[in-house]
Amino acid sequence: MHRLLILLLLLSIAACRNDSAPLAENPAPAAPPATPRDAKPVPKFDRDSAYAYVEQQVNFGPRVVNTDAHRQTREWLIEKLKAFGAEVIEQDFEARAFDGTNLRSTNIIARYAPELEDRILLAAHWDTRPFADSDLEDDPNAIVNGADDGASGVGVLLEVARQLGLNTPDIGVDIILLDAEDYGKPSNTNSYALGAQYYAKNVPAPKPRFGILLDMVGARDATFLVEGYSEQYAKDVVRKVWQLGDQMGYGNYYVNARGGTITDDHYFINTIAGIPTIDIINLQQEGGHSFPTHWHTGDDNMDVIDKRTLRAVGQVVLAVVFREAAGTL
Ligand code: AHN
Ligand code: ZN
Repeated sequence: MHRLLILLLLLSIAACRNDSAPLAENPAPAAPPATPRDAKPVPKFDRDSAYAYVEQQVNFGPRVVNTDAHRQTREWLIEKLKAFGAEVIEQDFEARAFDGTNLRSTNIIARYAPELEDRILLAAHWDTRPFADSDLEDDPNAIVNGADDGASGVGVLLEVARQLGLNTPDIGVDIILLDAEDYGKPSNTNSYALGAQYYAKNVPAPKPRFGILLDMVGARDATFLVEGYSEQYAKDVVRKVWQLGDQMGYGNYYVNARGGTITDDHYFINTIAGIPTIDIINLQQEGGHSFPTHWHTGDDNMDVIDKRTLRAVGQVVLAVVFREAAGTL
């Protein structure tokens, strides 16, 4: 019995050897195309750092265009991005709001490896809504702090920028902090995203090949359903990002179901600039209300922000950049 076991063991070792034996006699196999082994590793996204960047924006006060808080935040964002090693373009413009107000606005463009032709666009809006006009808000004087609606996407991108300053992918990245997104009136979708409309008509060359917009990416229990224009204009990007999110263990956020169609910044980047751009945006399946309940209410403050959500977004964005650079996305 003992001998039989030894014989079986020897046979199985021989079998294993058999598989690998011919390799030694053959010439070395050609190097595979771009393997993850050759690629630069994806840096670790620091969720505490991202959270602090969200909080610092909120501490300035609501970033409503033409206010002091808006001007102070503008200076702070530019200073941070420069400190993180980006080349910063201040894209100043004036836009007429639906109510006639002249909006003195700035898109802040942070460029990494500006000499590279092959580029990825990452965007979020940094202004906040001047009025809490959600149906779910009873208080007509409520103030929108925009912790989620605005600051979350910017906080994630600031941490991405910090990482890009420390680790250089072999691809260009343009981080665009868009202004005057949220001064619109619901009956006129073109009155929103004025910064994106300006950017889309004035894209600094070289033009990015594809883009990712982050909007309301910080709330606890956020779900990123597939937004309609993203699917229409950039379905390959949607598919890759949602698959990656799932592979990385964030499948509870990246839900593979169709959400609403939203006239957000990416709509104009798609239709005017022709850059296929997706929107990672918190769209809820439940309650018959597609946005989260704190949207455009006084409840959009730091209480709704969850570091785990910030990380689920930031870590996937970093993975997209470094994998795309390595040809493994
Ligand atoms: C419209 O309601 C037309 N667009 C919503 C885009 C938005 C507002 N995202 C955040 N706040
Ligand atoms: Zn909003």
